[in-house]
Order: sequence, then structure tokens, then C-alpha cells
Amino acid sequence: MTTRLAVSRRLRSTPYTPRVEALGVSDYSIVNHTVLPKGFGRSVEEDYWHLREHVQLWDVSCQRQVELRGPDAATLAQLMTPRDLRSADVGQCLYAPLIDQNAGLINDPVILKLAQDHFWLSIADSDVLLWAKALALGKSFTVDVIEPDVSPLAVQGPKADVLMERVFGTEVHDIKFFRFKYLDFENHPLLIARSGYSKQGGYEIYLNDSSLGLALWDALFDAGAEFNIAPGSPNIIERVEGGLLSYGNEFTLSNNPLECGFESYCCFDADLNYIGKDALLKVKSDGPVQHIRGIKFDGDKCPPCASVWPLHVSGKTAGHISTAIWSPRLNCNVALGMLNRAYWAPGQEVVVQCGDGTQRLGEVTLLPMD
Ligand code: THG
Repeated sequence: MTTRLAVSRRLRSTPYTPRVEALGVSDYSIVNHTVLPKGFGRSVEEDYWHLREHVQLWDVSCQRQVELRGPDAATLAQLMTPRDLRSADVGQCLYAPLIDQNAGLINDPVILKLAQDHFWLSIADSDVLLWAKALALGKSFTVDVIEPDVSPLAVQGPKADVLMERVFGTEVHDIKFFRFKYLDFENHPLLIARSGYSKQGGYEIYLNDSSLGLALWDALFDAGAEFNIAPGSPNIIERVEGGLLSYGNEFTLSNNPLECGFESYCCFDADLNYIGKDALLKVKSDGPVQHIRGIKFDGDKCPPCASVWPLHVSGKTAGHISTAIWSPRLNCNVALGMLNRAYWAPGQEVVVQCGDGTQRLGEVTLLPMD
């Protein structure tokens, strides 16, 4: 039996959906109430090698933008994150944890500073729009909080540079990592950042006019023919090896940033104020009780990890795995998971209670794995 996803207004399509479907999308996920193409009939391993060698076009419109605009936009943005935004430049992207009053993670967006009074929070899978609107209302801030018509398209892989040059000109090379510039497409300025949910390099184009979606897709796809372009999506093998975390999978509202490796994105300066600071300070002084790590484990190719798999050491609970897959490059299963403090040292041996009922021998690793 093949299960099909019934797309409706509530499960939103994107400006690129007609092309994604014409190219034979076989699997969708849903993120931010929006379809995320996950497969095009090829294996995850084929997609992985292709991403590492060529260039892929990803419909990541589900990375919705929460726009904060107005006199209090900067104050609201700072209230939402422990990351110090005070020295951020216009034109900068900042990966930033968002937390609640208990230091629980609300989301982990890329924040784009468009102007002193204008920010986009490019969010992972949770309803940040409502949180931001409620904070603005409760604090009587003068700020507009909306979800604009913005649909990011990611161009990822080692040939992304040469492809982007063909479509946007040599100016793309001036864009530094986690910075953005506006470059013209059909006389329309598009925000283009050097970023993306892979470690293979590339760009994200924040299309801000849905009516240009098909023309943008076609321009990139046609110019990409000579670079062996393919439609793609965030690749599980690549992101596990690279240590790119996924909200809702590796961590949730019940985790704090210090458990997730976000220490470097948390500022504790006395003159910086944000929601959850006291709770986060307490975690810092007590020390986190668990931490996200990589895990490599043996045996045959593991099945998909649809719910967490327990980890044990000498019969005791040591943590759990949240995402796991076979790596054809490292020639073992690779995973992301949460390890209790006593067991999080790299090299620690663990027993993985795999979803297929087998027990596998594993080893804790630092991230990224390479
Ligand atoms: N791009 C954009 N928005 C996003 C994502 C994205 N929103 C949802 C989700 N992805 C958020 N999660 C991440 C996770 C990791 C990174 C970006 C977004 C990332 N990390 C770099 C790394 O780990 O190497 C470095 C970040 C830094 O040091 O500043 O890129 O992918 N638009």
C-alpha cells in the first residue's frame, strides 16, 4: 500500500511545487504547515553522493520567515534569543536559539538583519509567529510581526558557486558565509545568502514574490543542466555527519541550549537581557545533565528512526538516539542523540536498542563527525 499525503490549503504548497511534482517528487515531509520535498525516487545514498559532488536545488519554502519590523523590532528580537544581536551587521545572518522563560528551546532560526528595525527569523518547525506576536502585544511594543511572502530556494553542493554565477553574475562570489546581498533576477532584487542546511557550501535565495517562483526555478534548473543539477532536499546522511540538528527531532521545548551544543550562541553579559536568562544561567552554573552527541554503531544498515531508540551502558540508561542512518562513506551507521553526563565522553561505548529489535554496539563521537 502506498500512503499519500492529501495536500490542502492547511498543508501549504509552495511557489515551486509544480516543478517539484513535474520532476517526480516521491516523498514529502511537513514543516511549518508547508510541504518539504524529501525524495525524488532515488535512494538517500544516491542523493548524498550527488549532493557532495554536484549541485542540487531544494524547495525549502517551509523555512518560513517571521518578520519583525518597526521601532521595537531589535528589542523584540533580542528578547527572544540568548545570542548577542547588539553587534550584528545589516546584511548578516545569525544562527540563534530561541528560548522561553524556562530556557526551553522554542526554535533555532537563522536570523537575518535586513535593517536596524527589520529582521527575519528563518524558522525551523514550530509556531514562532504566535510567540512573537504575543510578546509584542504583552510588552506593548511598536512592531509589526507578520509572515511575509518569502519562499527560500536553496542551491547546495560544490558546483553551487559556478551555477549561481551563471544566473546572477560574478557578484555572488562577494557574498561571504552567513552574509547576504541583493542581486537582480528579471529586474527584481532578490535576497541571496551564502548559507544552507548542508556542509557542502551553497546559497539560499529568499524569493519574496511567489509569482516569480517558476521562472526562478527554471532559470537555475536550466543553467544547471551542464553541472548535472538535480532536485534535492536536506540529506539525512549529510546532516548527521555534519552535526546539523533538527528541531523536533534532536531537541524540543524540553531541552535547553547548553544541552544542544549552542553554548557559543549564548551570551551571559550582565547588560544583555532576554527571556529565560535566569533559567539559562542556572543550567550554566549547575552544568547541563545531558548533551547532544554523534553515535556511530555497527551492524547492517539500520531502519529509519521514526521514534527515539534507547542507549544503554552496562544495562543502565545512557540516553537515546533521535536520528540514525547508514553512512556509505564512513561504512557504519551514524546517528545523533542525547547522552547523559556520565556517558557523553567521546569514545564511550554504548548499546543501541535499534528499531528493528536488534542490539548494536556503538561509540559516542563529537560533532561534526569527520
Ligand atoms: N536555512 C535557513 N533557515 C533555516 C534553516 C536553514 N531554518 C530552519 C533550520 N534550517 C534551522 N537550523 C539550522 C541549523 C544549522 C544551520 C542553519 C540552520 C547552520 N549551521 C552552521 C553549522 O553548523 O556549520 C553554522 C552556523 C553558524 O555558525 O552561524 O548553517 O538551513 N535560512
